[in-house]
Amino acid sequence: MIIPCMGFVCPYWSSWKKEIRGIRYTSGYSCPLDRSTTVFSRKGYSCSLDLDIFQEREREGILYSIPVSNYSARCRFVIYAKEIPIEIHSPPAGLKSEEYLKINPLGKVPALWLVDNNITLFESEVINEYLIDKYMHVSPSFIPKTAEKRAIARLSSRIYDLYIGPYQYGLYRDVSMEERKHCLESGRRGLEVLERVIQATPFVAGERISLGDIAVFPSLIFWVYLAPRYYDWYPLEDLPKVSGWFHFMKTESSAAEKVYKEVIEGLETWEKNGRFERMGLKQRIS
Ligand SMILES: N[C@@H](CCC(=O)N[C@@H](CS)C(=O)NCC(=O)O)C(=O)O
Ligand SMILES: *[C@@H]1O[C@H](CO)[C@@H](O)[C@H](O)[C@H]1NC(C)=O
Ligand SMILES: CC(=O)N[C@H]1CO[C@H](CO)[C@@H](O)[C@@H]1O
Repeated sequence: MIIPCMGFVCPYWSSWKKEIRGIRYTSGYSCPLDRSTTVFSRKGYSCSLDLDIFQEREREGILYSIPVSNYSARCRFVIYAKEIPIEIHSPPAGLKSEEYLKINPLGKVPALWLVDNNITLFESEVINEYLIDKYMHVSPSFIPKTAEKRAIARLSSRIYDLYIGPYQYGLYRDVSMEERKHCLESGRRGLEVLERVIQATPFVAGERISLGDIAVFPSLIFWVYLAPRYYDWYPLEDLPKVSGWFHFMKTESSAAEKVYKEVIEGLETWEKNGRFERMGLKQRIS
Protein backbone atom coordinates (compact mmCIF):
# COMPACT_ATOMS: atom_id res chain seq x y z
CA MET A 1 0.00 0.00 0.00
CA ILE A 2 1.59 3.25 -1.10
CA ILE A 3 0.44 6.13 1.04
CA PRO A 4 1.27 9.53 -0.38
CA CYS A 5 1.79 12.26 2.16
CA MET A 6 2.08 15.97 1.62
CA GLY A 7 3.54 18.74 3.70
CA PHE A 8 2.91 18.84 7.39
CA VAL A 9 -0.17 16.66 7.24
CA CYS A 10 1.91 13.55 6.63
CA PRO A 11 0.81 11.31 9.49
CA TYR A 12 3.96 9.23 9.38
CA TRP A 13 6.39 12.02 9.97
CA SER A 14 7.98 12.72 13.24
CA SER A 15 10.05 15.73 13.99
CA TRP A 16 13.40 14.09 14.57
CA LYS A 17 16.22 14.29 12.05
CA LYS A 18 17.37 11.09 10.48
CA GLU A 19 19.60 9.73 7.80
CA ILE A 20 17.94 6.95 5.82
CA ARG A 21 20.02 4.99 3.36
CA GLY A 22 22.45 7.82 2.90
CA ILE A 23 19.83 10.51 2.40
CA ARG A 24 19.82 13.20 5.02
CA TYR A 25 16.52 14.84 5.79
CA THR A 26 17.66 18.36 6.51
CA SER A 27 14.14 19.72 6.99
CA GLY A 28 14.01 18.01 10.32
CA TYR A 29 11.11 15.86 9.19
CA SER A 30 11.48 12.27 8.17
CA CYS A 31 9.48 9.12 8.05
CA PRO A 32 9.84 7.19 11.29
CA LEU A 33 9.47 3.84 9.56
CA ASP A 34 12.86 2.63 8.54
CA ARG A 35 12.03 -0.57 6.75
CA SER A 36 13.78 -2.02 3.74
CA THR A 37 10.89 -1.52 1.36
CA THR A 38 10.07 1.97 2.51
CA VAL A 39 10.16 4.22 -0.55
CA PHE A 40 10.74 7.91 -0.32
CA SER A 41 10.29 10.37 -3.10
CA ARG A 42 11.18 13.75 -1.80
CA LYS A 43 9.95 16.92 -3.37
CA GLY A 44 9.85 19.78 -0.98
CA TYR A 45 7.89 18.55 1.98
CA SER A 46 6.29 15.52 0.40
CA CYS A 47 7.07 11.85 0.65
CA SER A 48 5.37 8.60 -0.01
CA LEU A 49 6.02 5.34 1.69
CA ASP A 50 5.24 1.75 1.10
CA LEU A 51 3.76 0.41 4.29
CA ASP A 52 4.99 -3.14 3.86
CA ILE A 53 3.85 -3.77 7.40
CA PHE A 54 0.42 -4.34 5.84
CA GLN A 55 1.67 -6.59 3.07
CA GLU A 56 3.55 -9.14 5.08
CA ARG A 57 0.46 -11.14 5.90
CA GLU A 58 -3.08 -11.23 4.70
CA ARG A 59 -4.34 -10.76 8.22
CA GLU A 60 -2.82 -9.84 11.52
CA GLY A 61 -5.53 -11.52 13.57
CA ILE A 62 -9.20 -12.10 14.25
CA LEU A 63 -11.47 -9.93 16.37
CA TYR A 64 -14.40 -11.85 17.80
CA SER A 65 -17.26 -9.41 17.86
CA ILE A 66 -21.05 -9.00 17.69
CA PRO A 67 -22.39 -5.97 15.77
CA VAL A 68 -24.66 -4.64 18.54
CA SER A 69 -22.05 -5.16 21.27
CA ASN A 70 -20.98 -1.76 22.57
CA TYR A 71 -17.69 -3.14 23.86
CA SER A 72 -16.82 -4.85 20.59
CA ALA A 73 -17.70 -1.62 18.80
CA ARG A 74 -14.85 0.14 20.61
CA CYS A 75 -12.32 -2.19 19.04
CA ARG A 76 -13.96 -2.18 15.63
CA PHE A 77 -13.70 1.62 15.67
CA VAL A 78 -9.91 1.49 16.01
CA ILE A 79 -9.57 -1.30 13.43
CA TYR A 80 -11.69 0.62 10.89
CA ALA A 81 -10.03 3.98 11.53
CA LYS A 82 -6.50 2.62 11.20
CA GLU A 83 -7.51 0.13 8.48
CA ILE A 84 -5.77 -2.69 10.29
CA PRO A 85 -6.03 -6.03 8.46
CA ILE A 86 -7.81 -7.85 11.26
CA GLU A 87 -10.77 -10.03 10.33
CA ILE A 88 -13.98 -9.58 12.26
CA HIS A 89 -15.91 -12.75 13.10
CA SER A 90 -18.80 -13.75 15.34
CA PRO A 91 -17.84 -16.10 18.17
CA PRO A 92 -17.91 -19.65 16.81
CA ALA A 93 -20.90 -21.57 18.18
CA GLY A 94 -22.02 -18.91 20.66
CA LEU A 95 -20.48 -16.97 23.54
CA LYS A 96 -20.58 -19.77 26.10
CA SER A 97 -19.67 -22.63 23.77
CA GLU A 98 -16.71 -24.80 24.62
CA GLU A 99 -15.04 -23.64 21.43
CA TYR A 100 -15.35 -19.94 22.27
CA LEU A 101 -14.45 -20.38 25.94
CA LYS A 102 -11.08 -21.67 24.69
CA ILE A 103 -10.64 -18.29 22.99
CA ASN A 104 -12.00 -16.10 25.80
CA PRO A 105 -12.46 -17.92 29.11
CA LEU A 106 -14.88 -15.14 30.18
CA GLY A 107 -17.22 -16.00 27.29
CA LYS A 108 -17.55 -12.35 26.33
CA VAL A 109 -16.90 -10.30 23.24
CA PRO A 110 -14.63 -8.76 22.15
CA ALA A 111 -11.56 -11.00 22.02
CA LEU A 112 -8.58 -10.59 19.72
CA TRP A 113 -6.51 -13.51 18.48
CA LEU A 114 -3.10 -12.65 17.04
CA VAL A 115 -1.71 -14.70 14.17
CA ASP A 116 1.94 -14.00 14.86
CA ASN A 117 2.29 -15.40 18.34
CA ASN A 118 -1.00 -17.24 18.92
CA ILE A 119 -1.90 -14.95 21.79
CA THR A 120 -5.50 -14.03 22.60
CA LEU A 121 -6.36 -10.76 24.30
CA PHE A 122 -9.70 -9.79 25.77
CA GLU A 123 -11.23 -6.77 27.55
CA SER A 124 -11.99 -4.03 25.04
CA GLU A 125 -9.81 -1.37 26.65
CA VAL A 126 -6.80 -3.70 26.76
CA ILE A 127 -7.31 -4.65 23.11
CA ASN A 128 -7.58 -0.99 22.12
CA GLU A 129 -4.45 -0.02 24.02
CA TYR A 130 -2.63 -2.85 22.28
CA LEU A 131 -3.86 -1.77 18.82
CA ILE A 132 -2.97 1.84 19.47
CA ASP A 133 0.47 0.88 20.72
CA LYS A 134 1.19 -1.59 17.92
CA TYR A 135 -0.05 0.70 15.13
CA MET A 136 1.10 3.94 16.71
CA HIS A 137 2.49 5.24 13.42
CA VAL A 138 -0.79 4.75 11.56
CA SER A 139 -3.06 7.78 11.69
CA PRO A 140 -5.17 8.56 13.68
CA SER A 141 -2.89 7.92 16.63
CA PHE A 142 -5.70 8.21 19.21
CA ILE A 143 -3.10 9.70 21.57
CA PRO A 144 -3.75 13.27 22.76
CA LYS A 145 -0.75 15.58 22.82
CA THR A 146 -0.38 16.29 26.52
CA ALA A 147 -0.32 14.14 29.64
CA GLU A 148 -3.34 16.07 30.99
CA LYS A 149 -5.40 15.41 27.87
CA ARG A 150 -4.41 11.75 27.89
CA ALA A 151 -5.62 11.64 31.49
CA ILE A 152 -8.96 13.23 30.54
CA ALA A 153 -9.36 10.60 27.82
CA ARG A 154 -8.80 7.80 30.35
CA LEU A 155 -11.01 9.46 32.93
CA SER A 156 -13.90 9.65 30.45
CA SER A 157 -13.54 6.01 29.61
CA ARG A 158 -13.37 5.08 33.31
CA ILE A 159 -16.47 7.13 34.11
CA TYR A 160 -18.37 5.23 31.46
CA ASP A 161 -17.14 1.82 32.62
CA LEU A 162 -17.82 2.39 36.32
CA TYR A 163 -20.70 4.86 36.55
CA ILE A 164 -22.74 4.55 33.36
CA GLY A 165 -22.10 1.11 31.83
CA PRO A 166 -23.22 -0.92 34.86
CA TYR A 167 -26.72 0.62 34.59
CA GLN A 168 -27.13 0.24 30.87
CA TYR A 169 -28.97 -3.09 31.10
CA GLY A 170 -31.89 -1.14 32.56
CA LEU A 171 -32.52 0.20 29.06
CA TYR A 172 -33.15 -3.14 27.43
CA ARG A 173 -33.49 -5.99 29.91
CA ASP A 174 -36.68 -7.29 31.40
CA VAL A 175 -36.42 -5.86 34.91
CA SER A 176 -38.95 -4.46 37.39
CA MET A 177 -40.10 -0.85 37.06
CA GLU A 178 -38.24 -0.05 40.25
CA GLU A 179 -34.96 -1.46 39.03
CA ARG A 180 -35.35 0.28 35.68
CA LYS A 181 -35.94 3.60 37.40
CA HIS A 182 -32.85 3.07 39.54
CA CYS A 183 -30.75 2.23 36.46
CA LEU A 184 -31.88 5.24 34.46
CA GLU A 185 -31.34 7.64 37.36
CA SER A 186 -27.92 6.22 38.15
CA GLY A 187 -26.88 6.28 34.50
CA ARG A 188 -28.00 9.89 34.26
CA ARG A 189 -25.81 10.79 37.25
CA GLY A 190 -22.87 9.20 35.44
CA LEU A 191 -23.68 11.24 32.32
CA GLU A 192 -23.71 14.40 34.44
CA VAL A 193 -20.22 13.55 35.70
CA LEU A 194 -19.12 13.05 32.10
CA GLU A 195 -20.50 16.51 31.28
CA ARG A 196 -18.15 17.98 33.89
CA VAL A 197 -15.11 16.12 32.60
CA ILE A 198 -15.14 16.14 28.81
CA GLN A 199 -13.82 19.05 26.80
CA ALA A 200 -15.89 18.56 23.63
CA THR A 201 -13.48 20.74 21.63
CA PRO A 202 -14.54 18.85 19.54
CA PHE A 203 -13.31 15.58 21.06
CA VAL A 204 -13.49 14.31 24.63
CA ALA A 205 -9.89 15.35 25.26
CA GLY A 206 -9.34 18.29 22.96
CA GLU A 207 -8.54 18.45 19.29
CA ARG A 208 -7.53 14.85 18.77
CA ILE A 209 -9.67 11.75 18.84
CA SER A 210 -8.67 9.42 21.68
CA LEU A 211 -9.57 6.25 23.54
CA GLY A 212 -12.03 8.37 25.55
CA ASP A 213 -14.14 9.11 22.47
CA ILE A 214 -14.13 5.52 21.34
CA ALA A 215 -14.94 4.09 24.75
CA VAL A 216 -18.03 6.23 25.31
CA PHE A 217 -19.46 6.76 21.82
CA PRO A 218 -20.78 3.26 20.94
CA SER A 219 -22.48 2.87 24.32
CA LEU A 220 -24.16 6.26 24.27
CA ILE A 221 -25.95 5.13 21.12
CA PHE A 222 -27.97 2.79 23.37
CA TRP A 223 -29.04 5.65 25.66
CA VAL A 224 -29.84 8.11 22.90
CA TYR A 225 -31.71 5.56 20.78
CA LEU A 226 -33.65 3.58 23.37
CA ALA A 227 -34.54 6.04 26.14
CA PRO A 228 -36.73 8.48 24.13
CA ARG A 229 -38.39 5.63 22.22
CA TYR A 230 -39.37 3.48 25.15
CA TYR A 231 -39.27 5.67 28.22
CA ASP A 232 -40.12 9.06 26.74
CA TRP A 233 -36.94 10.26 28.41
CA TYR A 234 -34.06 12.30 26.97
CA PRO A 235 -30.88 11.26 28.75
CA LEU A 236 -28.69 14.04 27.31
CA GLU A 237 -31.10 16.89 28.08
CA ASP A 238 -29.28 19.88 29.63
CA LEU A 239 -25.91 18.26 28.98
CA PRO A 240 -24.73 20.54 26.16
CA LYS A 241 -21.15 19.24 26.01
CA VAL A 242 -22.05 15.56 25.97
CA SER A 243 -24.90 15.97 23.48
CA GLY A 244 -22.90 18.27 21.18
CA TRP A 245 -19.99 15.87 21.28
CA PHE A 246 -22.20 12.83 20.63
CA HIS A 247 -23.85 14.37 17.59
CA PHE A 248 -20.46 15.48 16.29
CA MET A 249 -19.09 11.95 16.72
CA LYS A 250 -21.82 10.32 14.60
CA THR A 251 -20.28 11.67 11.41
CA GLU A 252 -16.76 12.38 12.65
CA SER A 253 -15.17 9.84 10.28
CA SER A 254 -16.18 6.92 8.11
CA ALA A 255 -15.12 4.64 10.98
CA ALA A 256 -17.54 6.45 13.31
CA GLU A 257 -20.35 6.28 10.75
CA LYS A 258 -19.78 2.59 10.25
CA VAL A 259 -19.80 1.80 13.97
CA TYR A 260 -22.91 3.95 14.47
CA LYS A 261 -24.74 2.13 11.69
CA GLU A 262 -23.77 -1.31 13.02
CA VAL A 263 -24.99 -0.59 16.55
CA ILE A 264 -28.25 1.03 15.34
CA GLU A 265 -28.92 -1.92 13.04
CA GLY A 266 -28.35 -4.25 15.99
CA LEU A 267 -30.88 -2.33 18.07
CA GLU A 268 -33.37 -2.31 15.19
CA THR A 269 -33.01 -6.08 14.94
CA TRP A 270 -33.90 -6.35 18.63
CA GLU A 271 -36.99 -4.26 17.94
CA LYS A 272 -37.97 -6.30 14.90
CA ASN A 273 -37.63 -9.49 16.92
CA GLY A 274 -40.14 -8.05 19.37
CA ARG A 275 -37.71 -7.85 22.28
CA PHE A 276 -39.37 -4.81 23.82
CA GLU A 277 -42.92 -5.98 23.24
CA ARG A 278 -42.11 -9.28 24.92
CA MET A 279 -40.89 -7.28 27.89
CA GLY A 280 -44.31 -5.60 27.95
CA LEU A 281 -42.51 -2.29 27.91
CA LYS A 282 -44.92 -0.35 25.77
CA GLN A 283 -47.93 -1.23 27.94
CA ARG A 284 -46.11 -0.70 31.20
CA ILE A 285 -44.82 2.75 30.32
CA SER A 286 -48.07 4.13 28.93
N1 LIG B 1 -15.25 -5.52 30.35
C1 LIG B 1 -15.50 -6.21 29.10
C2 LIG B 1 -16.97 -6.33 28.89
C3 LIG B 1 -17.34 -7.15 27.70
C4 LIG B 1 -18.82 -7.46 27.67
O1 LIG B 1 -19.53 -7.35 28.66
N2 LIG B 1 -19.29 -7.88 26.52
C5 LIG B 1 -20.67 -8.22 26.38
C6 LIG B 1 -21.19 -7.73 25.06
S1 LIG B 1 -20.96 -5.95 24.91
C7 LIG B 1 -20.81 -9.72 26.42
O2 LIG B 1 -20.08 -10.44 25.78
N3 LIG B 1 -21.76 -10.19 27.21
C8 LIG B 1 -22.03 -11.59 27.33
C9 LIG B 1 -21.87 -12.07 28.74
O3 LIG B 1 -21.34 -11.34 29.58
O4 LIG B 1 -22.27 -13.21 28.98
C10 LIG B 1 -14.81 -5.48 27.96
O5 LIG B 1 -14.52 -4.28 28.09
O6 LIG B 1 -14.50 -6.10 26.93
C1 LIG C 1 -2.40 -21.73 20.11
O1 LIG C 1 -2.81 -21.56 21.46
C2 LIG C 1 -3.86 -22.44 21.83
C3 LIG C 1 -4.31 -22.04 23.23
O2 LIG C 1 -3.25 -21.85 24.10
C4 LIG C 1 -3.40 -23.87 21.74
O3 LIG C 1 -4.43 -24.75 22.10
C5 LIG C 1 -2.99 -24.14 20.29
O4 LIG C 1 -2.46 -25.45 20.17
C6 LIG C 1 -1.93 -23.14 19.84
N1 LIG C 1 -1.71 -23.32 18.42
C7 LIG C 1 -0.49 -23.34 17.92
C8 LIG C 1 -0.42 -23.54 16.45
O5 LIG C 1 0.51 -23.24 18.60
C1 LIG D 1 -25.78 -5.36 23.84
C2 LIG D 1 -24.53 -5.11 24.57
O1 LIG D 1 -23.50 -5.48 24.10
N1 LIG D 1 -24.61 -4.48 25.71
C3 LIG D 1 -23.50 -4.29 26.57
C4 LIG D 1 -23.18 -2.81 26.63
O2 LIG D 1 -22.46 -2.48 27.79
C5 LIG D 1 -23.02 -2.94 29.00
C6 LIG D 1 -22.20 -2.46 30.16
O3 LIG D 1 -21.60 -1.29 29.95
C7 LIG D 1 -23.06 -4.43 29.03
O4 LIG D 1 -23.62 -4.87 30.25
C8 LIG D 1 -23.89 -4.93 27.88
O5 LIG D 1 -23.78 -6.32 27.79
